[in-house]
Amino acid sequence: MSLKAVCVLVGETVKGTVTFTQASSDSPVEVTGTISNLTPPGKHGFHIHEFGDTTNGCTSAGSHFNPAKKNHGGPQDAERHVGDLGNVEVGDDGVASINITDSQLQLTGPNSIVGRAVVVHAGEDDLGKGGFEDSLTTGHAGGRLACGVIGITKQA
Ligand SMILES: *[C@@H]1O[C@H](CO)[C@@H](O)[C@H](O)[C@H]1NC(C)=O
Ligand SMILES: [Cu+2]
Ligand SMILES: [Zn+2]
Repeated sequence: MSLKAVCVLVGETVKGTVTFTQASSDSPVEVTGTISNLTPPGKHGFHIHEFGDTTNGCTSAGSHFNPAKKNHGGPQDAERHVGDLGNVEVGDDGVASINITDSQLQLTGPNSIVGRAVVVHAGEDDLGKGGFEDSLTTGHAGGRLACGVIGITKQA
């Protein structure tokens, strides 16, 4: 059975919707959606964080979701956090369209991302290669512009 989950991103000005679908537990997850009111042009770090908790804003979402205890990386890297989805790119209209297929995300089982958070950042994720003190933990992506909790929705 196909699984479907959704996340509504809320920030001071930035907002968005992200949908996750997975055909079966051994299929990749398709991530689609839009984020608006970002400052163009450029890239913004886009991750799954470990906690579905926004009690103290996006800070409460904790670190990148990293069940295998790896270093931060890019979505195509073997060495990456499960939550490392790289960047979204903003158009001149301030909207980023998301269309990612990822083989590490799961919507079911012990490493499911359901109940965790999506965070979009102020800066670009350097994919672990920037040489900054926090490149191998956060990708040096800066502050958190918007976040939301991933929940199961009406199934596809
Ligand atoms: C995402 O990309 C795939 C492959 O390029 C395409 O088939 C699909 O229609 C796209 N989905 C959306 C929502 O843009
Ligand atoms: Cu993040
Ligand atoms: Zn990471």
